[in-house]
Amino acid sequence: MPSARIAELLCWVPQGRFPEQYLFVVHLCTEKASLYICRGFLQNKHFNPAFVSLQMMKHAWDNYKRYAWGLNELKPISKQGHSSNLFGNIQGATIVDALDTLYIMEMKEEFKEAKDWVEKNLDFNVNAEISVFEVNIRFVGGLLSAYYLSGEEIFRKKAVELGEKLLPAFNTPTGIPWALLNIKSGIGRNWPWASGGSSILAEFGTLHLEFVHLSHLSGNPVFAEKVMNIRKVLNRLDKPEGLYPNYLNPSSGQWGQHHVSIGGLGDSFYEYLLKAWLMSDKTDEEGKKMYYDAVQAIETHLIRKSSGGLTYIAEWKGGLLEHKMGHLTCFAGGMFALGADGAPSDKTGHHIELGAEIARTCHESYDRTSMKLGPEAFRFDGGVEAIATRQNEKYYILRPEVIETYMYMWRLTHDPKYRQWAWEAVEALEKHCRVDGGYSGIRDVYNNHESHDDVQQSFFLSETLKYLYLLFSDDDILPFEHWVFNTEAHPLPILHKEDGSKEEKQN
Ligand code: DMJ
Repeated sequence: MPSARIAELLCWVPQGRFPEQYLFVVHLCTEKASLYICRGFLQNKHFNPAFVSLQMMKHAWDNYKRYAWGLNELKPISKQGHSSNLFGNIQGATIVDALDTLYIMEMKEEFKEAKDWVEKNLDFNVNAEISVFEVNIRFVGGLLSAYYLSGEEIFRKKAVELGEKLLPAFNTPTGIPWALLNIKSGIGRNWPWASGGSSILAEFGTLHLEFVHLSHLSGNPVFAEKVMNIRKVLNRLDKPEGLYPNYLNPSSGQWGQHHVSIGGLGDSFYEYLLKAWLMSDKTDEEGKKMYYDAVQAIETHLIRKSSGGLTYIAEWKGGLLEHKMGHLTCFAGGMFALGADGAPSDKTGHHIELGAEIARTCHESYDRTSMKLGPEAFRFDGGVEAIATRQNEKYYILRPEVIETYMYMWRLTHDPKYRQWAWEAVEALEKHCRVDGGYSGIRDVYNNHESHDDVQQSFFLSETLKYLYLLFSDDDILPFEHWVFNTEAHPLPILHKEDGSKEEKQN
């Protein structure tokens, strides 16, 4: 175990060699003539990186409050609100997305003002066409976590109320929900750009955790029934090479284009199969089987190694590989490692190793830019490795996936390099994304000068900063034995066998 070796080495470094307030944190040791030669870094014992992420949260929150309070997101350069059509005219995305981060970081006053706002202003009786997926992961997920952490009834009530508003999305011939829904009229449709009017795998496949909890908390089985039916439809279909295409037509129940991705359009579907099994206290055998079968097909058909030795996950288009990996795909390192424990016994170490290799590749995608922040997508073709080659793939919008994978890898291996890599990201965020009015995305991470996109995404507060805080804190904050994180990093408790509601047990 690397942690045991490090503990030994820390004692072994002679006291007094460094000024007393410093600790030598070992990064890598090699054995030579029965001596360990170690590389590492000096860290001030009193310096607490978790506190730094808390200060970052404070800067992001205070500025949102100052310039965009009650609106969805903040424009940190123009210092005003930003609205995204993903939420229609539902308001307050940043507040709801940030609730649990404020709670976990013990920012009590801020949590209270957020709760008051939810009580008085969060209104779902609006004429709004919303993205079912985005509203589910950010609003339903955020409210559920806030409820489970604080026990405040208002969050449970609002989560169930919103869940009910989303139910008409499932009124399709197959029960595969629409991507977009008008929550007043109950009329749904799909994105006009999606192959042949299809619904999107990562969207309809990322409702499971929240909907199971909605049934648990409301006593109404309908939510769980809706998501179990999605499984049924998927299990009836033939899968090309065992892979799940990104597009599924909700009327015919047939696949659209045979495009497969573990990044955008596919990503969190796989994540939710694994987490559904974990959240069920490992009783959801169907979710488990679907996950490990899918990973097997992904390994065979999508995972490749570059000539420089970097493992990456390509995209699959009707049997042809596009050697491109998205920033979004980088979450998969954490997913593989989290799933290692349940993998067939001869595969446990392999899944952890796969997680570590994806983490390394994604770290390289950061390290090979001028700003040390990763691009939206990077390629392994035309003589490049882990580098964006197209101008429209060079942006960074404060996404969490790489830091998310570092967090899982740290918790599961305690290899200090993950904390070191995360710290590099903190330094880059502070240098390039922090502005007077909050944090902004960057248009080109290969440029030496920042061109800011002027958006502070709500997921920066719910995910990026929360994962940093957890990574630099002790493992007993939200331990994995009791919590799973939804895809927006909202923690949901594992439903232990003894506390399942009657309805769920019947299901
Ligand atoms: C988040 O909203 C979620 O993590 C989602 O699953 C995909 N991407 C964004 C952040 O990048």
